[in-house]
Amino acid sequence: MNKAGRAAGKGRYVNRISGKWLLLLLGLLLFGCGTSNNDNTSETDLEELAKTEVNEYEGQDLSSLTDFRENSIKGPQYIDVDVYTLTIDGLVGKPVALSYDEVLDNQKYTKAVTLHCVEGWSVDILWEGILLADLFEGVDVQASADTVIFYSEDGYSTSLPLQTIMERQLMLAYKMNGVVLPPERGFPFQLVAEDKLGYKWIKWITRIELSDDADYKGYWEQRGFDNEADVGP
Ligand SMILES: Nc1nc2c(c(=O)[nH]1)N[C@H]1C(S)=C(S)[C@@H](COP(=O)(O)O)O[C@H]1N2
Ligand SMILES: [Mo]
Repeated sequence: MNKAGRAAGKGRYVNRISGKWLLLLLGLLLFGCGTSNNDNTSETDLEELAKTEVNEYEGQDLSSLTDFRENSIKGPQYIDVDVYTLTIDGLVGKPVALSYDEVLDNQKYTKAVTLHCVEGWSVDILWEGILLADLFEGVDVQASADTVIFYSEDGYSTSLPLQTIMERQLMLAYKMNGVVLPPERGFPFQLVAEDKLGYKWIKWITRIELSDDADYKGYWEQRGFDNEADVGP
């Protein structure tokens, strides 16, 4: 090999090395984006999503998922479903931390229920979800538990009597109007607190605690909102 050939060969070698580094860098970049920017962890085009939603159920007109007024205490939460767990603990014999799929591995229920916000607006939505009663079956709820406290990714919390949850067969929704809840609407789970005001409809639920503190006051309840939160007649 002549001088020029050696030089050219060396050049190719250098190019190959930097090419490898470039690929590694690209890979790292893609991996980085992939973990923080998948379907559930980036902003949703709600207008686009609304084109796929159900508009009517058993003859009843439904509101749209775009009809909510976003007024959450810290704005939408973007939860990575790959690392998400729903903890159920407190006064239970067998506390659990369930993955998204494990929560969904229960009987599904569908029901049209209206959410009324204290600010005076409301939405009629077709919810699809699973019964809290079914989740509680697996954790061995202790007899002293009379209150269920829900906690969320954004630091929000609220509570309901255990009896209300069981009697009214309240559910955790994972779909609204036939589409999976977008992050802006509470992905992965929102409590369908039927007949209760909007501030009981906690979104982005991460933990459910069985408790005997019937006087527990959640985020808005601490700030003067009624703990019963019954929707007026
Ligand atoms: N985690 C969490 N859940 C929440 C809230 C919140 O700020 N954080 N706001 C509540 C209120 S006041 C209402 S009316 C309903 C619907 O709120 P949205 O229109 O902002 O979705 O979500 C409820 N759930
Ligand atoms: Mo609200």
